[in-house]
Amino acid sequence: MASGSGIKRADSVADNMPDAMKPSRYHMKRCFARFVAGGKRLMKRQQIMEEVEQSIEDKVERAQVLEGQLGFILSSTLEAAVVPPSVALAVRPNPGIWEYVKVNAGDLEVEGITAKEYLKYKETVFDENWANDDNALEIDFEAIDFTTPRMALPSSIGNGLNFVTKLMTSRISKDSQSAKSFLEFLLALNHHGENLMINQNLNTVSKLQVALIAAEAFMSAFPKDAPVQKFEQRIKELGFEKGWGDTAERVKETMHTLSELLQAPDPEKMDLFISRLPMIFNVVIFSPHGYFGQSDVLGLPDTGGQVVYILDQVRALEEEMLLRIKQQGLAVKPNILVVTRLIPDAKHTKCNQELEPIVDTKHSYILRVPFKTPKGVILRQWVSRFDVYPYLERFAQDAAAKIMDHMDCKPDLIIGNYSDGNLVASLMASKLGITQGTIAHALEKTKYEDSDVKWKEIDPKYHFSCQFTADLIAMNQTDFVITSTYQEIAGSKTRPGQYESHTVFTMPGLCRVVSGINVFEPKFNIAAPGADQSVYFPYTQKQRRLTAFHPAIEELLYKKEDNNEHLGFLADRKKPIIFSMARLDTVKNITGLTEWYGKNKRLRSLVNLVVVAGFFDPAKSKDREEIAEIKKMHSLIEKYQLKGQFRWIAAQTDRYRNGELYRCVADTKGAFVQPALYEAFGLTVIEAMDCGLPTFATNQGGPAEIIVDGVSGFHIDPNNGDESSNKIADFFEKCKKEPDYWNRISTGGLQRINECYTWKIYAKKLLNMGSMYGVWRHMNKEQKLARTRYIHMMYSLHFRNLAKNVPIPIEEPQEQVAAV
Ligand code: UDP
Ligand code: LCN
Repeated sequence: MASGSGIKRADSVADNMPDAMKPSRYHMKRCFARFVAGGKRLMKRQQIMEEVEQSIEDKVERAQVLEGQLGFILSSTLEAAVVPPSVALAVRPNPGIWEYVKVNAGDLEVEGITAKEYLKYKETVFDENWANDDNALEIDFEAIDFTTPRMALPSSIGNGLNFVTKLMTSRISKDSQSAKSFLEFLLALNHHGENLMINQNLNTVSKLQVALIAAEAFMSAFPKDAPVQKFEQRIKELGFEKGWGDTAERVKETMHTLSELLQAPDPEKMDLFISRLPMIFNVVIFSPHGYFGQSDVLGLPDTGGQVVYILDQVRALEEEMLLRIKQQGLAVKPNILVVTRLIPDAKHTKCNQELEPIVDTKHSYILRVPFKTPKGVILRQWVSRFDVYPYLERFAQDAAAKIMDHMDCKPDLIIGNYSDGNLVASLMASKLGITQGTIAHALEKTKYEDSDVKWKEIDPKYHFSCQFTADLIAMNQTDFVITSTYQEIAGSKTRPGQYESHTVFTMPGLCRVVSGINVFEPKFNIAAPGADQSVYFPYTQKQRRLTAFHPAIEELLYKKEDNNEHLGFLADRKKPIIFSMARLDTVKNITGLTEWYGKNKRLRSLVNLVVVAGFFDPAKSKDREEIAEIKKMHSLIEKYQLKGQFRWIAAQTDRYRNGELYRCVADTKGAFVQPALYEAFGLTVIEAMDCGLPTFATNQGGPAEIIVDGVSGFHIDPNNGDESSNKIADFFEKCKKEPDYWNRISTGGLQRINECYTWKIYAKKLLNMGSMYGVWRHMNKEQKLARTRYIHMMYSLHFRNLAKNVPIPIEEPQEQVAAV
């Protein structure tokens, strides 16, 4: 049973596997006997391959078994649920495509099974009663949405906008109902009640076509650059309102594009026409958790790239909106609101301020709304992102009221960030009927192995029962999903993507998700962020260097005495520095890098290590993971006697100084190392590359796609510390022998960034998505309604109960406000 693109594969695993095993029957019998000998268990790919190797002792025979179709099936098997005598395999022959088969270990009989049957085997390993409960809660989004077309090719994943454009074009050309619906959409366009584009005089496609020809003919008398004001009254008489353009040339071009589109639909014309529609003036971006501010917040727990990304995104978005509004010939001010939580006990930050203008913008603000407990009490303190679920429904209501107040109208587009922001965005967008986009930054599910089947063990700490449910709700409710890389959606050859891991999974005792999301849905898009190039620019641009920071950076790196900003010292200043900077989370693996360095004598002899991460005093942190990591750092410094070669710098909040810090590390001919166990995207990677610092980054997640190994930087394997630290040591040895090598990698990194990772490219794509999915949503109202009803049931019957289980801190004094 193939799941994924919805296409039944002709060469299914269930069909192929019996023949593939025939020549190796003896070995396979031994192999499957070995699998079941351990009793009920769940095996992962690496373990499966190790046991295959151990059961075929002879190397040559093993190679023969593994080289053909059977080898392909085994190496594509990412998981096996062993319930003797059966072994249920989850095979992933291609990104996004899964097949499930059951093999009888006794006679090697193979049978294709459904996702549900596979999950039941898996559940049997952990909770047999649940597996046998016929009425266990099952979530199946495919069952209520079988009409939305899916893409078929793994290579198309992430290119949803393109697919939707083609679908829409073909529908309009084939079906008069769709053409009518498209026209209705144009008729409904307005700004604060004032019609845009066309009015009711043009209420049929044929009237519109005739009027377009007349208007074009009329306008040919005007010079190209004649301002729209010169002829807008005349074209209004024909049925055309504002919004077509600012000059005669642009108005004519837009009209001609629509004429051509109505005559013979073509996706390129459709794309162009929709990108010109005046649809998006008011945008709301939700990012509730953490400390969301413009200064003094970076590096605090839960406060990292998401904040940087959103602020840079807003600046780029506003710029692009201003440009488009001008080109549309309108005198409208855009309005962007980033809505986050207000934290009364904001320490030294501005997170207790309700409204804050966003620096370097004219019309964008941060709006802060407090979290209230179910009893209506304002929550004064910061809480971890894992604990925010009880406050979100009330937050969504309060925020909606404040937003309407501020904007004086409904927003045109709502964008959520991370699980909490996406849930709030879903609640508001579905209630008000607004186009919605979601951004995950990082979905937690893939960060922790077996976080679904073992949810009960970790739920008290992470509340994944709430988070995964919120994620499913948001990714199904949203009109489009913005991702930073392909990996984020559909992973790599050997690792499922973050979204893909929500396709089929189970949380025994809670729910079985037989179809959570389909990565072949055309809602998925890749729009990679950039790094602010006014902050992160190459170390070689001497005239731009922020030399005022140099004395402070000199102290930060080399001052001998410890203080509360730095700890440890660098005895030999001539050595290059390997540098890392991240929040002190387990997954960032800063302690891992410290240990690799500690263990590798060769690397220690070649370079110094400097890390920026967290705090030194565990008593200063309220974050569970950070406390554990702080303690680990101290013990590693002792264990490997790192003083003299290692500097630990506390979290840094000034990004301008950080930019200069990367460049000062580049001056030492050093490198940046991003050793995360998993990194969704990795802004530090592009920041470092933008500064011309050769970068070694994890091969687990986004950086694997950002860097071309050996050309624009290097990949390292966080699960193989020895190999990674040796790869770094090899680089520095090679740089000694070939002085130009360092420059080659530095330049390669810069080139890669300029080609692929800039905010300008991002903002255009985002606005095009907002418009295109807005039209698509209108044309698919009925399907959207069915989905929304299903999601609403899931929210009110399931999510609400889960959120009630998350404890509310009882730190006093709290401020009393009206109860809900
Ligand atoms: N950062 C910082 N100070 C710190 C740690 C991180 O300014 O002490 C910044 C870093 O420059 C980057 C962001 O926080 O802009 C981290 O983003 P990334 O995508 O690397 O990781 P995240 O924290 O979002 O998981
Ligand atoms: C969150 C993460 O974990 C990073 O990988 C991203 O770079 C960051 O958000 C910005 O999207």
